[in-house]
Amino acid sequence: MRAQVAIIGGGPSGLLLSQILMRAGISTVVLERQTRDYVLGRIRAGVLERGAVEMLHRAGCGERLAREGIAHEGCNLSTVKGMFRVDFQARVGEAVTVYGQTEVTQDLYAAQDAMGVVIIHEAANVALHGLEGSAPWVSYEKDGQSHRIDCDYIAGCDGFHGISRQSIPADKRTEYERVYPFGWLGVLSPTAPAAEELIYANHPRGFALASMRNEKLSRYYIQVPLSDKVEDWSDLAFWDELKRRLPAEVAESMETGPSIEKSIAPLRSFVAEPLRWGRLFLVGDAAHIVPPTGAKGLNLAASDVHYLSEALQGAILESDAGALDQYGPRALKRIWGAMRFSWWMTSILHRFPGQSDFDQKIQESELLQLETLESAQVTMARNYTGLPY
Ligand code: RFL
Ligand code: PHB
Repeated sequence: MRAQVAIIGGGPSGLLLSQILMRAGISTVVLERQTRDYVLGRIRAGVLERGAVEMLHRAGCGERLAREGIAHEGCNLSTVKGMFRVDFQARVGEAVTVYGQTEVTQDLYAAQDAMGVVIIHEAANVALHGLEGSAPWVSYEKDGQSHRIDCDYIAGCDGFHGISRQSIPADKRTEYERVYPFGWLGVLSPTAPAAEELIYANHPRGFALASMRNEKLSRYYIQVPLSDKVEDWSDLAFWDELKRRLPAEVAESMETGPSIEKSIAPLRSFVAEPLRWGRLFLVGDAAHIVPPTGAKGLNLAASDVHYLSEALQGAILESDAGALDQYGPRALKRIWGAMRFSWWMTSILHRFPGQSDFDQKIQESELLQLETLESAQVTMARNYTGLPY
């Protein structure tokens, strides 16, 4: 098989890149290790920046998003001293859209199916070859048979645990990393959201987040030690702990019910550089991970796709090979912006093991500035709603 661009990974990065390139007349093939049901079963991001929303519209898959996405013009932060709101609209004239990653992925699959794109699921032992030459190729196995795809370029959209990043020689790669000493226990529940907007809570017992997917589906998270297992947390224990960490007036009136998904995710900041190795380009979680506190992961994947799709169109449609050199520097500037913001949000909202009284006072001071200084709110709102592309 031959395609101009071979895309490794059928998550949001890979599908969106494929969708944009195909619409530009560039042929793609997507290789995904899992089944489609598995990919669609993952409950992850819930907040989209305007840049990501506009990309989905431009890619011809924004119809349901326009109907079902919920605009949020602010969010709440809570401390033991009370709750305050940061008004994104008033501070920077922007909003975010609440729409689940599962829905984004479903819409992208539907659009790709309509265009007849080849998406190969359950592709095993994917390996990349000839990256430093002009004729790269990809090998994989499916149903016990070996296959080969010849291509001009390869996009590594295979997430943090994929093989693309590992295909860049270790001595040519620099990895920047911070691992946080806690995780997030997340619960999806068919209940009405606790509040109209998200609540990020700093609490002595640990961080909590009240989020949502729609008016009948809530998403909640609490900070837990990395040693905790999902089985340790009954639904009852989860609701009890969540309510202790949210403002009392919210906890008292919130609806609880069965959980339909429960999982623990570790928190990490990670960037691998460079993003380009010969004919291979790293995109999304394959190149970087942010802690979910700033809601940036999926949005960064979208901006990477934006920069790479422009570079590939320049190279393939306009014979501008120099466009490819622009991808890494353009994407990394925005990646490091989101790294800083999600590290900062994580730092001010979580309880760190061994947190000293001094650390505690600094957190309180950060939150007080955010509550009382318009300039601090402008910076927060600018970053939360998305740095410019
Ligand atoms: P994905 O989604 O991991 O997809 C990669 C795909 O590649 C496949 N794959 C392979 N395929 C072929 N061969 C191989 N060897 C392969 N290895 C892997 C995988 O099966 C998978 O299908 O990466 P992508 O596309 O870059 O998308 C990134 C986003 O998924 C991620 O950044 C977000 O989910 C992060 N995130 C959030 N982002 C936001 O913008 N806003 C949020 O509110 C938000 N909340 C979250 C999050 C991530 C979370 N977790 C669980 C990590 C909340 C959580 C709890
Ligand atoms: C979510 O709804 O899953 C969500 C929202 C905001 C975040 C992280 C996750 O910062």
